[in-house]
This record gives sequence, structure tokens and C-alpha cells, in this order.
Amino acid sequence: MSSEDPLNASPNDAVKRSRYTHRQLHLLRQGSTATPLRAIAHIDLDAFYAQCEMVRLGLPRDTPLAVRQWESLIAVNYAARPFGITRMITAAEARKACPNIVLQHVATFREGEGGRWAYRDDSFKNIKTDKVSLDPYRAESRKILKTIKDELDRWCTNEPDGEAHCFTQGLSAGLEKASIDEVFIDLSPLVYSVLLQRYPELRPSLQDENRDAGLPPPPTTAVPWDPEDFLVELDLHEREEDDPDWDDMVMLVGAEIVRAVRRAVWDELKYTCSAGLARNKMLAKLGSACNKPDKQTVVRNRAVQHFLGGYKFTQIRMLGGKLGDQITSLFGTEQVSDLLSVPLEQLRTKLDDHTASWLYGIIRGDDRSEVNPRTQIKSMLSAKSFRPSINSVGQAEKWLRIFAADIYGRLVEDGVLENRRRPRVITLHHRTAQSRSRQIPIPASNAVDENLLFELAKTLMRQVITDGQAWPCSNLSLSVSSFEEGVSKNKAIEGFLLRGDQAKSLSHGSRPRDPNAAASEQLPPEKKRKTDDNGIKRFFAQPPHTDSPVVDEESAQPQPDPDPISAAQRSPPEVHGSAMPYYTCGRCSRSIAELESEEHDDWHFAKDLELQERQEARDVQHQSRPTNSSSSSRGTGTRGRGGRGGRGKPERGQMRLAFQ
Ligand code: DCP
Ligand code: MG
Repeated sequence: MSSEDPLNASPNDAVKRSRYTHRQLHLLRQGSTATPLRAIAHIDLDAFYAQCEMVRLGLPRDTPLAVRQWESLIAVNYAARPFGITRMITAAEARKACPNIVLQHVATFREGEGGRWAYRDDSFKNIKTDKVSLDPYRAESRKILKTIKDELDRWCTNEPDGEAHCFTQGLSAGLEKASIDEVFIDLSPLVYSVLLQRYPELRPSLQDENRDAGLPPPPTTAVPWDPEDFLVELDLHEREEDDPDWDDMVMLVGAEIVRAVRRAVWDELKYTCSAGLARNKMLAKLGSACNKPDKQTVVRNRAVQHFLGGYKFTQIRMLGGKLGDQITSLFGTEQVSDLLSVPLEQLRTKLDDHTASWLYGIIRGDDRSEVNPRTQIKSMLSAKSFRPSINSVGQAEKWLRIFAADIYGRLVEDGVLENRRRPRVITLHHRTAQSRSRQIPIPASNAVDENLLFELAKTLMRQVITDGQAWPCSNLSLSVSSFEEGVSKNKAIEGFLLRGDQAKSLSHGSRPRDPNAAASEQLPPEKKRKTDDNGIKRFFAQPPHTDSPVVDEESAQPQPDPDPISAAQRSPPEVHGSAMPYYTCGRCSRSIAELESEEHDDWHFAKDLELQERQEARDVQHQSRPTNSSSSSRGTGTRGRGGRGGRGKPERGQMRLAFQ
């Protein structure tokens, strides 16, 4: 009997097809979030600050070490963890538990010692005079990111189709720096090109005109996993002996790339990291934490249910905050496995439709959020709280010198010397009984350097003193914002340097226009409204680390704000009589000083959110159903481990959620 005779063919003779289609494979090439064949990696450095210190001090990996900030621990290496040392105990307790532990204090700036940070043996006793610097860790983080990109680029250029997908372009496609020590990588297009090279039968042929036809099956009955790959156990009804499908092959190639990336980070910089690989960000992030340190975990599609079933849903991205708490109280459980047995209809009786559908999907491993290359940093802030408060201009200026140096160091890293970017506004925040801030433009005619920032900061401080009520001051901070793009955006280098009259008038404009005006009066009315509006502020707020006992102000660096309006929506700049550049806003037709453009855009963004909020609140009222909870709240928290990452704004590809 021949299998070519369909009438007489037995089921065993039938040509087996993959459960995946040409269309789904093609979507992999495009990095689409819609294909089940996606390959997303999450890489997280092990005990990051502690490793930075071990590398700097040249210590062997088995030396117990913790990084301290005053009496608190902020990172603990894996050699110290078996002694019961965690971030939740103090330095003294750690010393007791492990007398040989190295307790390395973070680098600090010191009042009166200029603007250079240094490692000092006595920093931990000097909270009054020292200010933490995270510069060493930021610098290591940048090196690691570069190594990761270089390795990915090596893969790209080795692949015939890979060149279109380059990881080192200015804003790396497919690579999202999620925090100082973690990145998401969308490996999909790269995996696609490797797969096509290795399995030419995947190339669409003329017979495959039907894009929804199944792919030929993989030419193997067993996946050659590397012994270093930790595979999450399969779901109950799945068996390892079953033939693999293309989703397994996607993970196999992804795991090979991730292993190479991790090896490059170790070989070149001597850092270990852990990784998770899965079809989406949520699963990849959970995966990377599973087998720390120095391991990678693969969550195959056939293992997702088993994997997620063991978690509390409050451990899932987006469910770590308020939303998770509310779902816990509504359903009386934190376990994914309990919630899996709740039908969608029942979720809808307690949650609005969007939230119910999203939750129903996410606990089944469905997350379509994109890997977003981060937008550029939009502001930099350097701050210090004083206990006891300070009382003199001399003391304040010593700190302003440190803030200026701190911010300048970060501007240099951000490309200010190469004219890639420069800030246009400098702001001094000052707290006595109440908080106030004053800001002035940074003259476009001057090169931005430490001295200029210091001089401008002193000018602002003098204004605060002239206003009165400057002392006792309990907190002082300096920030720069309203960044201007330079040559990287095809602007000539001189684009920063205005000439002749224009430069002169702008530098005049940089002087305080009205030294006696209250700080808030210098802000556009829109800005004031935004600042006053608690409803909106929530969306911009970034929750602090919550698992750390450290109550600190040091070197806080605001995350980049979402880019609210594309430049295309703005009319071209116009110049008013004062020679201060203005433009007419394409949305509200108001005339806006260029220097305030970012704030103005932010204001529109905030207004849009506010409108959206109101609209959603109205929708919710209309669709209202009985609920167990009388509270009304919005599930925008994205707190991850350590409370990081809570940005409020939903990611692209995700819906904002609302409770009823
Ligand atoms: N960090 C901090 N305070 C916290 C949490 C973290 O200062 N409450 C800093 C120090 C960490 C770094 O951020 O080294 C990265 O945070 P992680 O949560 O990734 O923790 P680690 O990298 O230290 O350990 P792990 O191996 O669990 O990732
Ligand atoms: Mg880490």
C-alpha cells in the first residue's frame, strides 16, 4: 500500500504537519507579538552591585560579600546567602552571621571634598557628610549592555537575513534595558534567520501559497538540549518522548544565543548572569529568577501551565502592586492554580471586562507586551536629605558643587561632550516646611560643564534665599531636563550653539526674569495644573524599592517619561520679538517657548490620560456590575521584584486595566 494513495492510507502513513503555520513563522521574522513562536529572553545579573565590587576588588567568587549603604545592605552575593544574609538585615547582623564577610560600602561624594566620588573606609559613619554615588554600577551596567549587544551583532552578521536586525543601532531594536541589571531581548527575528539557514525546508515554496498551511515537521524526534539549559517540566498531558515541534526548535536556537551572550559577559567582564527564555516577557522574567545564579531556564510552550501553576499571581509582572492585592481580596487567593479554575464569566462578575480578559489570559501565559527599546533619559536628578537640616548658604553650596559634579558625570556618559544631547533647563528643589522649586534655562551659548551647572545652581539658590524662608533646609536637589538631541539626530554640532543676537538674547533669557517670583510662577500654567493633579501624578510616580530598609534620596534618577507627542504634531518653531524661540503647538494652537516644549508635551500627555481616565470611569459606571469591593482603583502597578519597574503607564501592546 502506498501512502500516495490517499484512500488507502493509514493514519501512520499520513504526512505529519507541524501545528504551526507559515504565517506564524513569518510573523516571527517580523518580531510580531501575535505568533506563538516568539522567543523572548530576560537576562538579570546575579547579585549585581555585589558582583561589581567583587570584580573591582578582584575577589574570588567564593568570598562572601555584601554591599552596604550606611547600616543597610543593598546587595548580597551568592557566597554570603547560605549564611542567611539578605537585604533585610543590617550590616552588624551580617557581620555576626558571617564574621569573614566583606562589607563594602558604596562609593560616596563627600561634602567639602569637591565633586569626585570615591570609595572611603569611613563612609558608613558619615551619612551627614557623604552622598552615595551609583556611578560605578552604572558604568559596569553600560559595559555589560555593550557586550550583550556586540555578541548579538556577531550573531546577526553571521546570519544571511540577520543584517536587517541589528542590535547596536542608536536605539537597539529588540533590546530593552529594564533596570540597571536586567534586559529583555526579542530574539524572534534572529532566531527566524538561524532557523531558515539550518532548516531550508522552512523557506516558503510555491506549494505553500496557503500561508495558513502547517509547516513541515522538524526533522528530528528529540531536541538536542544543552546540559546547561534548565528545562521547566512539561504540562501534565505532555510527554518528553513526543516529537518536538517548531516552538521547541525556536527555544533551542534562542537558548543557544542566550548561552553565547552570557558566556561573552563572563569571558569579557567576569560577570555571571541568569536568563529566562520563553514566548513572552512575563514568562521570561519569571524564568530568569528560577535557577539563579549563573543559569538559564527555558519555559517551553508545552510547559507553561505547569510552570505558572506553581506561582502566586502577585509574582507576575503587572500583578505585583495594587491590582494583585485587589484580585487577592476579591477571590480570596494569591495562587495562580486557584484562579485557573475560575471561568472567565465569573472573573467578569467581579472585574471589568478588560481586566477580566487580561487576567484570564495572563495566568494562562498569554502576554503580548512588546520589548521596547527605552526612550532616552529625560531628566537627571541629584539629591540629599539633611538630618539635621542645614542652615547656611556655605553648607548648601558645598552640596550644590557635588550635585553639579554628579549630574555632569552622567551628562558626559549621556554624550554631552560629543554634542549628542544636552539639557536646556536646570531646576533647584528645596524643602523647608514646604517644598519649592525654581528653574532657569541653561544658556544655549555655553558649553555645558560642571562649573556652568554649579553657577546656575548658585543663582537658583540665591533666588530661594531672596524669597526668604530658606532655612532650615531638610532636602536639596538639583535636576536638569528638557533634553535637546544633537548630531545623532542629524543636527549639526553647531546646532547647539546659537550665534550672534540669538545667542545673546537667549543668554539674557537665562537670567532670572523675575528673581522675586515664586518658583511655581515660573512654570507655565499647564505645568502647575499637572503638578497639582494627584490623579495624573499617580501615572508618573515611580514606587521606590520596597524590600529595602534603605530610606534614601541618593542619586535618584527618574525614568524617562513616555514620549507623548511626536515632533511631527508640532508646527515648526517661530521666533518672537524677544528672539526666544517659540512654536505654535499643533494641538492647542498656543504659542510655546521651545524651552518649555517638553513640559508642554507632558501636559498634553497628562491631559490625554486624564480624559482617558474619565472616559474609562464613565464606561465602568455604564457597564457596572455587582462587586465585592467598594473601592475603585486602577491596576497600573508594574512592580517587579524589589518593587522596581512600576511606571504606571501601560506598555505598548497592553491595555490599561480598570476595576469596577
Ligand atoms: N537594589 C537596591 N535596593 C533594592 C533592590 C536592588 O539598591 N531594594 C540594587 C542592588 C542590586 C541591584 O539593584 O544588586 C539589582 O537588583 P536585583 O533585584 O536584580 O538583585 P541582585 O542583582 O542583587 O540579586 P539577584 O541575583 O537576585 O538578581
Ligand atoms: Mg539581579
